Parts: sequence; structure tokens; C-alpha cells
Amino acid sequence: MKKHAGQDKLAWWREAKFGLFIHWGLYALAAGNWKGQEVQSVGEWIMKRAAIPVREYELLAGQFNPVKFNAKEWVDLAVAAGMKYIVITAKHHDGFAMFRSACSGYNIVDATPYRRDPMAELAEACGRGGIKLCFYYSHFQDWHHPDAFGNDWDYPDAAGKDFDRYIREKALPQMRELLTQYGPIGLIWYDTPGEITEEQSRQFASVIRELQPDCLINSRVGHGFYDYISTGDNAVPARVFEADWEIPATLNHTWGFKENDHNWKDAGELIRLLVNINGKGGNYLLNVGPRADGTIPEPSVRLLQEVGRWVKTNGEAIYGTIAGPEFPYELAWGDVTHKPGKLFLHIFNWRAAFVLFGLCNRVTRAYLLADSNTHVTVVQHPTNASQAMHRMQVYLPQVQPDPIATVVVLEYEGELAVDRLQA
Ligand code: JFZ
Repeated sequence: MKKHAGQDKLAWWREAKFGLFIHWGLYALAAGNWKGQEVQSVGEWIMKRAAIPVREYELLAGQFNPVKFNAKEWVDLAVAAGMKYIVITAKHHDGFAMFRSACSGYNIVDATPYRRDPMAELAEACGRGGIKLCFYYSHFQDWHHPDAFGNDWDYPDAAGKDFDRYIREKALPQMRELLTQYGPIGLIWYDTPGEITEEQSRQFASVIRELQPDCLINSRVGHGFYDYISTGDNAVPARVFEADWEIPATLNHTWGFKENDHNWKDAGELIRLLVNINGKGGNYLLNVGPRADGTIPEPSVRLLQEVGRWVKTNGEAIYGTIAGPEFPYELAWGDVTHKPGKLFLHIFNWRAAFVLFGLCNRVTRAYLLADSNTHVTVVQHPTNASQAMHRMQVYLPQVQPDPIATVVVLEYEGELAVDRLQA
């Protein structure tokens, strides 16, 4: 249950609909392999899955030198994709801070030959590019700290752990650093709350409320201290979900870079997901896993650019859309997004004509979003004795204008009303 009433501060996030997730840390050096063996897990979990001792994993820091990292290129890619915010792993479960941290020497500035703070550079580039910078912070799991949760191979004595000491000495001080060193932060993305207590979750929320009251908090903070809901990873709600929600999702199977993960989705699939998620009321937070040298794998770059080309043309049907409606029958031709006064029909499976059941409102104008001169004919049939439901015939050009998805705009009168199936 949500305990903070999010009002206007959610406005930018509701408008955004599409964000870039970045999982980047020491695990990118391992790239999914340990001692010549591929480790069967997502890349950022390699330390735990291979039970790598802290003293051994720490050695990665000495080799981490992302000399090709260029904050502007990453931000430009997010902009090209049509994304409005970036959420980057400031600290993942491995406990390594990818930012300047005075309270733990286990950070990119003090422990690597790179000696620079990529978060400062990203904050600057995001400011210029009009992108909201946001941080992922693993608050419950920290496999490096002896008192935190998750590392039972170096620190097997669960009873001897003092989780509050970890919170006091590392987690909350680092949250203060993240909330004071980089200007305004759009949101904090906490993760895997596990057995965290209500009081501990409250502390992780309070530090944000105190230092940056406009900064949003995702539901993985635990115990309801959130502004919006994170769904399961890659888990798309089956139906329209009238809430503020966001889905974290991958382009392949891993979050952190894995050199052998070539399970790329294609651009059409990603655009379908974006439209489907937005249509159900959610934001799509789509991940890239940069390499240890600071470059983003080429397939990820290409996919995001392809998606972005489509979003650029069809952005009106993405940004600021709201949940629903649900029509009485499945839409064999595609999917729908919605704004008050406008329905956007995304035609993925082209046909020159189809019937949309259930729309009660009178349509005043119908056209293609990419080309408002292309008129679309609609013929509406209200209910009568032989027809229990409103029905509308839609006539499209013979040839599909956009090979991925063509958007038909239906401008309608009044409050949206849709028939339901009746028993
Ligand atoms: C977590 C992390 O453990 C993972 O490494 C990655 O950062 C991902 C975004 O989040 O993994 C989860 C957390 C929650 C669910 C699944 C994976 N879940 O609720 O389905």
C-alpha cells in the first residue's frame, strides 16, 4: 500500500513514459565469466553466483578503467531513443560505489585507476540534454559489507550481523552523498528489500524526503514508502493497471554486461512493448549494460536508435498518455494508447479495414499521426436491437505506411466510454 500521496511531483514522470536503465559496475569486467567459466546468471550477480570472496572481487577495482566512457554519448543515446530519464546503478548488490564516496573507500574514485566520478559527468550531461538523472541504490543487499544482507560465503554468521550498523555507516551516508553531490535527482530506485523492517525502509525514504522532497521513490524501498510501483523485472501486467507504475526491462537477458548474451529483442518487439506498456498505464525502463571500458554494446545502441526513430515520429501517442481503455475484444491488428480526447490505434498487423467494437463516443476526426493529410474513414454504428455493442468500421490505405507500426488518431467527443461484454 502506498503511504505517500504523490501529487504534482509525479507530473514529469507521468509525462515521460520511457526511460533508460543502466547497469554498470565492476561486474562488467568479468562480463559473465569467472576463471574461464561462464557463470549461469545475470552479469551483475556473478559475485554471488560464483561465491567470489570479497578480497578476490575487490581486485577487479584495480583493473577498472573505463577510458572510453563519455557521458554525453550516453545521454545523446537516451535522447535519440526518445527516453526522458536515466536510472543508473550508483551501487549494485556487489557494494561497489560508482561515485565519489567519502564514507567507503570502495568506490570508483578511490579504488580504481580511473579516479574520476562518472556520476558527476552524467549529471552535467543530463542537465544539458534535458534528461532527468536518477540513481539505483541497492539498499538491502550489499555483498561487500559484513553487516549487510546477501554475502553468506565471506560472512556466514548471520546472527552476528548488525544490519543497522551497515545502514548507519554506509547506506544512509551514501544516500546523503547521492542526494547532495549531483544536483536534483529525479528518482531513487531501491531494490530487493527482502527482510528489511518497516523502520529501516522508513529511514531510506526519509533521507530522500529530507534532502530532495521532489525526488520520487520506487516501491522496492519496501513497506509502502513509495511514489510509484516497480513491477517484476520484464513482467508486463496482463491488463490495464490504473496506478503509477514502471517496468524494468532488458534488451537481452542480462542487466550487467555479459559478453555471451546475444539474446537481443528486435526493434519491432521493443516498440510493441513500449506501446503495450504505455497503453496499460506504465512507464518502460529499458536497460543497457555498458562494457568495462565505458562503451555501450553496438546491438544495444542500434536497437535504441531504431526505437527512437519511430518514437520521434509518433511521440504524441507515447508521451503523457494515460492508462486504458480496455476494449471488449482483443485487438488483432495492434494496440491502443490514450489521452483525453484522443485514441491512438497502433497498427502492427496491417489491413485495409477492420472493426473496432465498443467505442461509444462520436469520432470527430480520424487521420494518420505521421501524416495528418492521410484521411482515415470511420463508419460508426450505435447499438440497436440486433447489436448489443457499438461498432466502428475503420478504412485504411491499402499499403502500410510504416513497416513497424502506423498510428491512427481518433479524436472523439466527451468523456471516453467503452462497452463491456455482457452476460
Ligand atoms: C533485481 C536485481 O537483483 C537485479 O540484479 C537487477 O538489478 C534487477 C533490475 O533487479 O532483480 C530482481 C528484483 C525483483 C524481481 C526480479 C528480479 N521481481 O520482483 O520479479
